[in-house]
Amino acid sequence: MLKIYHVQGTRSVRPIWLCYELDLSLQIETIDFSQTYRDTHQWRAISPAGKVPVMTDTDTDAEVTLFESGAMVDFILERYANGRLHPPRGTAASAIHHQWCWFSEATLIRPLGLNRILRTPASGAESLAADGLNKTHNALQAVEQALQDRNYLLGAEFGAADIMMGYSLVLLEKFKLLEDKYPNTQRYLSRLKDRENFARAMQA
Ligand SMILES: N[C@@H](CCC(=O)N[C@@H](CS)C(=O)NCC(=O)O)C(=O)O
Repeated sequence: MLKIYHVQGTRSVRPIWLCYELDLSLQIETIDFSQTYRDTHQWRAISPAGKVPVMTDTDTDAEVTLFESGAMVDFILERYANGRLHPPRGTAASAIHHQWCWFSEATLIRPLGLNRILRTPASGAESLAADGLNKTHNALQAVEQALQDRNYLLGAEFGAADIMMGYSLVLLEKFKLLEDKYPNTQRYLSRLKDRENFARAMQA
């Protein structure tokens, strides 16, 4: 059974809309969007960066909790869509499908958050910087937590998710955001940097 922790009008619309299009049964739980609730241990236990949405699947052979809307869409498509609403994997059309999915979140709407902060009264560059820093540290806590019992994001084996994460961490390190904090993340980044192909890619 799919369950989506929802706040009206937020990114939880994505997985909910997809479930509706695929006619999947779904449980929706509306949560309190206040910062106070999102900072509770209870919420951080399922949403380590304190954000919305979260989706769980309690199906016994695919039990999973996800806290990134694009990953929810991917999972629902892979597991429940039977080829509907996305092109076959490995095709050029599939590559374009993935590109638009990533672009929608990572490139198109990310700057919107900054715009909203700039428009609120009594805000400016300082509050913008503080908010950005705060959100980055919240997200880094999610990475730190994920790495507490494993060498790589998915477990013992290195994979493509570590390549995506590795580059982001290199940038965060460059801006000195990992200093004296996040021991698991720092060890992980060293492990990634030890890979010959990381050095090759950075020098390419
Ligand atoms: N990339 C994440 C972004 C999640 C996100 O930023 N959600 C917003 C609601 S749409 C949120 O929780 N904002 C509160 C905050 O950032 O503190 C996703 O697509 O799930």
